[in-house]
Amino acid sequence: MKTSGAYDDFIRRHMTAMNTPTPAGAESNAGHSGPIFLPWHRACLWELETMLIAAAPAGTTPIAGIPYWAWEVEARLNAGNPRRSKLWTPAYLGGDGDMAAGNRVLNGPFADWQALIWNNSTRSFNRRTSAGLIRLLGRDSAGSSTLPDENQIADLMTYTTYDRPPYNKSSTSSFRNRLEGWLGGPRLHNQVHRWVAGDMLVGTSPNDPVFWLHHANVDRLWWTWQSAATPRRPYAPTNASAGTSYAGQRADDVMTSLLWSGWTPNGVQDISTLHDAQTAGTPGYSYI
Ligand SMILES: [Cu+2]
Repeated sequence: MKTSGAYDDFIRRHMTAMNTPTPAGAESNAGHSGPIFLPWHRACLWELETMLIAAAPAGTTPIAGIPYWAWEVEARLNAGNPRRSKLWTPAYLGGDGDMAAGNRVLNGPFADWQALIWNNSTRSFNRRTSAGLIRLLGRDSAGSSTLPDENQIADLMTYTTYDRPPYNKSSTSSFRNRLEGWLGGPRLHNQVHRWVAGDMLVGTSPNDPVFWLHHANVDRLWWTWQSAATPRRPYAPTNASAGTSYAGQRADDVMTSLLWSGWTPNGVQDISTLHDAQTAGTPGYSYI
């Protein structure tokens, strides 16, 4: 998928979503800083997972699914030093960036990947001219030196309303805004991007495959929260409650900058029956 360009298209769509204020002129965009943040990334995860499974060469066992990285428990492992997790070894995601080599990741399965970079002046994508993703695990002075811990998760789960007006980075008493990490932040989702730093700090963050393990955990936390009540805790806003003011962020609005057309927040509420025009009738996924 890397060679064919199918993977890089996920990077492009992510950047494009960030560059698409939704609704027009708003601080929120087509995938972030508003209620759409969680459903948009859930649809992305499902698209990638479906493609990865389909891409398994004949005679090999396809992956069971995208694993999640439960970063909140790192504090209890490896003497509390998340840099020593086996995630950051050549057998898994490769290591931290090499300080003597511009913080490039020089080992592991992605050592030869050349990142796709967005040039904001020319409004175009460029291929980095040399191989190696950039990581500064907990070392970027402009990032975060720690990962979110379980206290942050416990706090998160006290937020019982999905989202509230103005449905952006300023929303208070909002589960989405607390999990995304703007409310009282940087917390949770944003904090993890800032801890990995380097290529994970910018709009082309899916360059680093840890992006998917991170977002699978964010998605799992959303599912845990949804499932904490019967019937499941709902998305907000509904189209009726928000009128036209929050077009593009409402429950029945079609999401943009995804691989498949027709996804809506309502269409991804239940991960066991996730559907869009392409996968209608197929089972979704679960967390174990
Ligand atoms: Cu994102």
